[in-house]
Amino acid sequence: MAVLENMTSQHAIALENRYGAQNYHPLPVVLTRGEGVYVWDVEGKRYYDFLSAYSAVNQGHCHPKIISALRQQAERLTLTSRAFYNDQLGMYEKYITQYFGFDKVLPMNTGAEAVETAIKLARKWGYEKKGIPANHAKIVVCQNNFHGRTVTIISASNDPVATENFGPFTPGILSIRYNDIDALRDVLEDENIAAFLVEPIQGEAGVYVPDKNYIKEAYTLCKENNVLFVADEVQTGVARTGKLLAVDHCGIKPDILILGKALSGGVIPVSAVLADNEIMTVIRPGNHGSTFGGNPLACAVAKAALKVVEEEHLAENAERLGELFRAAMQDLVDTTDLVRLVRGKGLLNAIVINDSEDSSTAWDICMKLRDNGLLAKPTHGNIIRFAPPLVMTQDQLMECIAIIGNTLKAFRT
Ligand code: IF1
Repeated sequence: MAVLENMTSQHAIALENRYGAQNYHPLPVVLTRGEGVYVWDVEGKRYYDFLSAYSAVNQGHCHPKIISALRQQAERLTLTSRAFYNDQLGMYEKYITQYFGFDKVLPMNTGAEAVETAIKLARKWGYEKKGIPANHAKIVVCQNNFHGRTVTIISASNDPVATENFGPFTPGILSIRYNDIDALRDVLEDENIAAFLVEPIQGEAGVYVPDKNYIKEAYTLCKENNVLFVADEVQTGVARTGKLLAVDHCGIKPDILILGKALSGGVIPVSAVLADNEIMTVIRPGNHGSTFGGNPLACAVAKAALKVVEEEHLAENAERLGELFRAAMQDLVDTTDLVRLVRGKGLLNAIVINDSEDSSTAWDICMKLRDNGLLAKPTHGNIIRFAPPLVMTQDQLMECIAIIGNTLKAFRT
């Protein structure tokens, strides 16, 4: 396996420390290649990827069909801007709207851009369709959310690390307790609420799966109060939780659906906002856009990525393997003192380590997992998120369960 000339892990890390903004604290492993569920470091060591780039690589690293679509389109036409039409966008828009069951799509690039787009769309709908007085529209979000890193989005955050010294913040955002239907009922008494923006499962907060009926009840309250239900499925969407969308477990169709990450299989940034005509038609030429939004390359890649999800039955695989994984983790809860609980849906799972949030135990465990050939990273303090690519086989999962089990049983604080 050829490794980059003279590139050792130590050298790569030193370069990032010297020349890169220190906006992350990565696990000390330097990756040079990915294929399916595996990644390799520059020294040639192979790992199971149990993070999937935060659920962007659901289809597995460098999926051949997605890379082929990328290559073919890249050699033909990558970007036209929306100043002109191109032969990929309309076909993609037809494909993705029928795939998810909406009238229209507004194509963007990153998840945060799609969330910003959804906020603008919901506000505009609030003024032009609901009749909210100018500049009085409010968006309801949940505490401990993660929707991205822009100033408006962190205006909705209660995470001091994500918000400190980035003010002043965008007004018109109200935050309520997640999974608390009474809190939502109370806040919806305000007639100027345009939308409720929510993650069907809170990923970054530590894979918090709400009570079984929460999302459905929240959706019903929104309908009763003429408030848009906006699902941020950037992390939970595209088969990750065992259904195409996490809201599919709850039997509702969101008014606005936000997608990103695995929409492209982690190949290039592709995000999307989907809605029906009653909402999307408030957007008219000049209201919104982006240089790369809907570019031909993104359209070709996203179509291929979504086809892989369907052809390879990734949602069903995630559902089945997720059950096996959580059962195995529950066994560790029952047989070791180190794991307090396991939670998740499909192949979006997390274990809570039996130590304080400010301890380094979860990090230290992830370092041992790395030594044993599996890459994962704590989300908050004592929570380790486990999210392998959805193309994983049962045999591969069983091997990963053994690595995790052996690592935890041998771990000494
Ligand atoms: C980081 C977290 C995960 C997301 C949801 C929108 C976005 C994300 C539900 C924005 C992005 C990424 C961002 C990345 C780490 C990762 C993350 F830890 F930040 F919260 F996955 F849980 N909605 N999540 O999860 O999408 O603009 O990044 O394309 O910023 O550290 P993006």
